Amino acid sequence: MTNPNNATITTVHTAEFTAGDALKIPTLRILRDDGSIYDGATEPELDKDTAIKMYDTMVFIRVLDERMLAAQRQGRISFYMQCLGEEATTVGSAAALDDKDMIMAQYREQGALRYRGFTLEQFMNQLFSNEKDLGKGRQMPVHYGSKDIHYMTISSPLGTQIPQASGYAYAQKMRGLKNTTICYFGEGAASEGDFHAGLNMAAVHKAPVIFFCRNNGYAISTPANEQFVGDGIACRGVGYGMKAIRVDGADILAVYQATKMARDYALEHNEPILIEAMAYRLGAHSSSDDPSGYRSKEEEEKWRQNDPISRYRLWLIEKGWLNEADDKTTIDALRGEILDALKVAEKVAKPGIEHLISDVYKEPIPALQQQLEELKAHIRKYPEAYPITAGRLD
Ligand SMILES: Cc1ncc(C[n+]2csc(CCOP(=O)(O)OP(=O)(O)O)c2C)c(N)n1
Repeated sequence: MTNPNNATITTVHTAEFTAGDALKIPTLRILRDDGSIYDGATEPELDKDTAIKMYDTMVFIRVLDERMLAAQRQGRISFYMQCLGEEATTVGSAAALDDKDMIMAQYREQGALRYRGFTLEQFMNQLFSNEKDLGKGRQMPVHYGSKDIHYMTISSPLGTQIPQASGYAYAQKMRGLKNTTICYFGEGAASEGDFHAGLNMAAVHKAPVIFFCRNNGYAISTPANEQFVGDGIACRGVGYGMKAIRVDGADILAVYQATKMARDYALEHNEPILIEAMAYRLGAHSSSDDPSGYRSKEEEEKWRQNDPISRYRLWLIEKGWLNEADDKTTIDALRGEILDALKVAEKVAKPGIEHLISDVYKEPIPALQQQLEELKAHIRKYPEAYPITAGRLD
């Protein structure tokens, strides 16, 4: 007998269920908390420049997150999302890619964005929705995007990037490109229908996409054990007939190694791969959330000991690639640079109101133009309600 894919099947003659948790996927760890390598593990091949670039990127986004959360609390920006504790997931994976591989992210992947070369000024312009923002101020803060560095603009609805990534990778294959697409999402987004549609589509059509799940334990206030039963997200990839791997998300060497292997495999075989990185969202979900309402300080403290940056820092010092004193100077200098860039970006004017309808069609259609004129008339009538825009209408 064969199964629908013509593979020979095993038969049994006594009825027995296969248990829902029959697939127990192990977790790859290379780097110990003290910066040494686990017995039996092999360090990935990393040259010094790449290793230091990875470290600098992690430190950059940690300092940026601290500063911008404070800016939100001061009322200077409306909203912010940190990636505290998850820096290794996105930086380690982005470092394993080619610069032209497409990135389709969720919203907590500033590490991948920075690794690709998104500048401090570009971060600031987006966060302040000013007229230099690449998205022309039309998105909420942290909904970054950049055509130049192959980073698709973030969408707020969860999971929409997953089938889009399958389609994008399929097109890369059809065009004969030797590039892949990486698609990031959280374990919460893996509950969306789009997750299942996207994975199945990629598996059936053999799209070279890397699905990268950051399993950080919470979807806003919902802990992972209230989101699903069974062995997490990695085994779902196996269910859709693709290869999967689970890694320690605080171990940047493991994340790098797994993503490098996934990329090579996806391109060589034209197949999707699923990576599940086990991490913890140490900060709040966003600046609008207060985690003290749904989890304990003790739980957070336990995970704070699992800091991906300090673990990697110890490895770099051990290798003689990083020196503790220089490191401290760099972090202090970075704080100053970020504050200076913030002060510049917040003074830049907001984009003109006409950009509400630009970039949708080549030329705005009459219905959109009419709506814009109606909006302008409304603002002229109630100028006190629109202090930023009212004085700037044509
Ligand atoms: C379709 C949809 N449903 C609900 C939301 C509200 N929402 C925004 S983020 C989020 C939790 C996502 O959790 P997860 O995917 O695990 O990512 P994390 O924030 O933990 O990184 C929810 C429910 C949304 N944006 N879109």
